[in-house]
Amino acid sequence: MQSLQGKNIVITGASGGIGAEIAKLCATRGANLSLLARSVDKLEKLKQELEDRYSIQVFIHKLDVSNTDEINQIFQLIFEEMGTVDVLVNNAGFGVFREAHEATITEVKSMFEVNVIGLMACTSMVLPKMREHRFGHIINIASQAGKIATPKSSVYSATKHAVLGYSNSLRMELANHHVFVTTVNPGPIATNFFNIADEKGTYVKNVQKFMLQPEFVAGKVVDAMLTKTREINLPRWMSLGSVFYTLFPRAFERIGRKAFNQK
Ligand code: NJP
Repeated sequence: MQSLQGKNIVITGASGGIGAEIAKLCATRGANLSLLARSVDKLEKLKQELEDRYSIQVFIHKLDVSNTDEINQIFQLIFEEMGTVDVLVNNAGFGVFREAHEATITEVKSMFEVNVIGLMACTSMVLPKMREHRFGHIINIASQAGKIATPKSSVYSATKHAVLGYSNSLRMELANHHVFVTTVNPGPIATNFFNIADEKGTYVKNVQKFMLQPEFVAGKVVDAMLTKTREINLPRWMSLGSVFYTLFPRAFERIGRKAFNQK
């Protein structure tokens, strides 16, 4: 594993959840950070906390990743501040659990703009320099929902399937440029994600017993930084399920019907 000491790491969606936990762990390893999100107050608090405890530089920027013009401007500033970006963590994202016929087009567009287009736009900002320097790592937070689509997550699953497809191609394109691409596919994590995704709290109640902790997921992500890790799948038993699904989709959908209806 390469040391993160003095490396420049950009994290989208860093104002809470796993993004903030990733930021904290990167700080313990001496990395400089550029933290992006819409909630500047939360970013300011985190910056203060990290700069008080560690000898690192922390930059923060208000960024809505659904606004591609804003992405362009903010990444120009990031390059002025940091010079290079060694690791980009595309973490900003959200989901809304509804059946397909209930999802509004505004919701569908918004999920794709944040989870997919925003992620691609941020990636395209760092690609030219990473390719030129033959160094860098792009980490895309996808989901187990990008491997197994379940009822009430048609749109969210579609966005995460898109992230996996994009990342798999990108990894091959960058293989000869010494730039790594890792996808992270967690199951449910105890974060604010469910305040929007699961308004009624049904899913949270049903999956409580195997919810992952954000610190644990963040630890796996940070351990994989600047390594050739292809995918991080958590928890492990869920990723075995996706292998089985790929091999026997019809049987899996039949046998798993009850287990998939947790939302
Ligand atoms: O959720 P949460 P997580 N522009 O809600 C930011 C995936 N995932 O940490 O802008 C910019 O605590 C938001 O910041 P703010 C999930 O799909 C989760 O769990 O200030 N930023 C906040 O910092 C997502 O990709 C679970 O509101 C925007 C952050 O995103 C990633 O994990 C399971 C934004 C969200 O923090 C992090 O989610 C799974 C925008 N337009 C995958 N919209 C899970 N929790 O169960 C949101 O498989 N953000």
